[in-house]
Amino acid sequence: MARSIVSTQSIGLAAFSLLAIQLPLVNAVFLNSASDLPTNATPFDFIVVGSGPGGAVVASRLSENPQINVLLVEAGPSDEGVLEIEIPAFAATAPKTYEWNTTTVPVPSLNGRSVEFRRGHVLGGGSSINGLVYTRGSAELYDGWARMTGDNGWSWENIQRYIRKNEKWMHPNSRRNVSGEFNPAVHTFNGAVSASLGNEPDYLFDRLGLDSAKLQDEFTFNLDMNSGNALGLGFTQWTVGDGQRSSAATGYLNATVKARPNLTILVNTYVTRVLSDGTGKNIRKVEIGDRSTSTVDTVLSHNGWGKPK
Ligand SMILES: *[C@@H]1O[C@H](CO)[C@@H](O)[C@H](O)[C@H]1NC(C)=O
Ligand SMILES: *[C@@H]1O[C@H](CO)[C@@H](O)[C@H](O)[C@H]1NC(C)=O
Ligand SMILES: *[C@@H]1O[C@H](CO)[C@@H](O)[C@H](O)[C@H]1NC(C)=O
Ligand SMILES: CC(=O)N[C@H]1CO[C@H](CO)[C@@H](O)[C@@H]1O
Repeated sequence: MARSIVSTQSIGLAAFSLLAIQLPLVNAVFLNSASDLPTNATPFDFIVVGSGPGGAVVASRLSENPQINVLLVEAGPSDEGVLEIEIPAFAATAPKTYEWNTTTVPVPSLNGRSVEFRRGHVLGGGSSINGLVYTRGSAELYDGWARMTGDNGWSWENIQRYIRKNEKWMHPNSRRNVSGEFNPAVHTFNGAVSASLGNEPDYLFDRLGLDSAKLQDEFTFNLDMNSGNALGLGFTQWTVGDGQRSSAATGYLNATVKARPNLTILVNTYVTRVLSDGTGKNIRKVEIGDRSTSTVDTVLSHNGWGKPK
């Protein structure tokens, strides 16, 4: 949630080209390697670098317009058919292949240790490998961002329409009685990313926690941790629907979206550089290649393939 769409991993690059020759694109363009890119492809209107919660959403929303031709480039592989990604209980066992293997600098408050800093290297980015806890953040956090940026669009109140638009609240994939365990008034049921309470009903552990919540005032029972008030004891909500992980990839790059002829998804491909058009103002090309090669395989440009300026 915290990474904004202008982060380095998800820059939407405009490459406007009104004179583009419209060559037909094949249906459902999902490419596993940069070498599969057709050399005579239509120039792209937008190139989105990185397919995490920022890039996947931008590419998905832009390609809703059939007039806009979008390329989404992801360094890692596809998430599809990877059981450790799909099955929530397997989350901790996902192979490191799907991560960037980054660690932090030594952290003074951790006694100087450097710790793992997990980042997804797979379609869907971090949302394909994270621990699936559905946390919106607190109202205070968003209001803090609004104050810091001077942009009231970030306020808790104003961000609600996007939070709601994103969410598809579902009943757990079990007969758990969820009444009194979340607040339906703060959830919506038609968005892209599924969220639900866990399948397991009424753990003894939960009961003990909730009983202790009644005995003291500091951490009281919180009906819904995603209501803007994240303090207290309440039931964990998960980005899980129908027993499966719901991610930026499953939510925003589902089969229907992948079938759009004007969206090309290219995985296993590193963007090595973004290039200015020389004016210092516009970025209209990206270099792509294999991370293991220092030379550049291909140059993407609004002028077409293989025609670097
Ligand atoms: C991370 O390390 C694993 C092996 O531990 C490797 O297979 C994987 O390719 C690495 N990921 C990246 C992005 O380098
Ligand atoms: C579900 O739980 C609520 C609140 O605890 C209770 O009032 C209701 O009877 C339960 N429903 C069923 C079908 O058990
Ligand atoms: C896939 O996502 C699109 C766009 O968010 C949505 O309109 C469509 O209903 C989804 N399809 C399925 C099968 O969920
Ligand atoms: C620019 C481009 O390739 N647009 C295509 C997007 O997909 C629609 C069909 O959904 C095609 O008709 C467009 O040609």
